[in-house]
Amino acid sequence: MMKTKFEITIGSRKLKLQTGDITKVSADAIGNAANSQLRGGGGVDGAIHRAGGRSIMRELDEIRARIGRCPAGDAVVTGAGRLPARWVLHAVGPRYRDGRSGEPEALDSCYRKCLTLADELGAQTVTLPAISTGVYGYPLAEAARVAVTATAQSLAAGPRNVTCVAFVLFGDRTFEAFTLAALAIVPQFR
Ligand code: AR6
Repeated sequence: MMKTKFEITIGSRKLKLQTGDITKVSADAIGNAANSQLRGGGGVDGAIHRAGGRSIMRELDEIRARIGRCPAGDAVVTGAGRLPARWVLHAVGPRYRDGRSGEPEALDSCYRKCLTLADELGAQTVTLPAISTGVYGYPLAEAARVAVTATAQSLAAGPRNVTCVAFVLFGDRTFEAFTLAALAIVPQFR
């Protein structure tokens, strides 16, 4: 049977990989793959708004009124409505063009920003999706490498509150790509 869980230990903290629907997994903070308009959409963004309810969009309306757009590489926080979480971290991933137009930097920044925000909020557990790998077309293996590296480095830097980050991934292909990326960085964090 396909293995659907994997974890690595980084100091006293854990980075986990699992398959599943992120809206069904409890965590203090849940990451979303949003867009710069913060108006919702398809994919994981659609699933989060559907499961969380309208309060999330109402909070995003207020944020939009204050800051306008949220650029790629950045993230904003709302409450989580009916999701099994306290906060949603709405990260805006880059649309993939050719890999040389700032996409790796923006994707790396998404994950670091999510973990910084989560830690500032006091979250201990965080779930994250594979940002930019759906509608935004980021090649899976490259996206996985960026995601896992940024997250592992953030955990290694010793956040005050965050003890566990779990990537909740839709489908075996994504899980396999993230597992390969995680195996590749294990030696660096021993
Ligand atoms: N749980 C976990 N992962 C999911 C779920 C779920 N419920 N649903 C989808 N995925 P995408 P992007 C995976 O397209 O590429 C939206 O319209 C999916 O299989 O959601 O960053 C936004 O509003 C893929 O691996 O996000 C933006 O306009 C990953 O989540 C745009 O899409 C990301 O796919 C953002 O595109």
